[in-house]
Amino acid sequence: MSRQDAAPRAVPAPDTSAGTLALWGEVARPGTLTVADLRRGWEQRRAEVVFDCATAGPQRHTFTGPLLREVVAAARPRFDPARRKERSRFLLAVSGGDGHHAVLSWAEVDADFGDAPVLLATRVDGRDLDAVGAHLVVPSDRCGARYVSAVTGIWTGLHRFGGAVPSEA
Ligand SMILES: Nc1nc2c(c(=O)[nH]1)N[C@H]1C(S)=C(S)[C@@H](COP(=O)(O)O)O[C@H]1N2
Ligand SMILES: [Mo]
Repeated sequence: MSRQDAAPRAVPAPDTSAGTLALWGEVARPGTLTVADLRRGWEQRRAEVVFDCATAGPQRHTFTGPLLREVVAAARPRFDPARRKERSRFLLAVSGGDGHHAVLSWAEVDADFGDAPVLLATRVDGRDLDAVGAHLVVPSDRCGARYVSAVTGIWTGLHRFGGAVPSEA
C-alpha cells in the first residue's frame, strides 16, 4: 500500500450558515443548531476559567452554555448507553469555521468516566454569541487550544482499528 493509500481521507463537514453548528457523524439524529437553540434547549451552566495561550499568555473569561455531553446525547450517538466499553470508544471532533479543530473523547465528558464539565458556550463575558457561533469551553484544560471559538461542527463517532472487538462485559 502506498503512503497516499494509507492516509485517512478527509470527511467534509456539512455546510452551515453563520452562527450555526452541524451535529453529525455516527448519530441517529444529525442536525444543525443555532446558538439560540443551545440557549433554549438545555440548562445553561456558568464557568469562570483561566487558560494559558502560548503566544498571548493567561486569558480569563466567563462562559455560559449547555454541557457538551447533553447536546451531543440529544443527537443520539450510536452506542448502547448501557455498555461502558462501547462509550469509551467514541470520539468528538469540534471544528471552528477557520479550520481550527480539537478532539475530545466521549469518555472525557461522560459522567461515568472523566465527567469534565465541558460547555458549548452561548455567551462569553456578557456577550451573546448568536452571530459568531458557539464556543467550546474545557475548564479542565490548562492550555487554550481546545477553547474552539465560532464552532461550525461537532462530529461524533466510533474509533475503529483493525482487529477483533473484545466482549462488551
Ligand atoms: N476557531 C478558533 N478557536 C480558537 C483558536 C483558533 O485559532 N481558532 N485558537 C485557540 C487558542 S490557541 C487559544 S489560546 C484561545 C484564545 O482565546 P481568546 O483569544 O478568546 O482568549 O482560543 C482557541 N480557540
Ligand atoms: Mo493559544
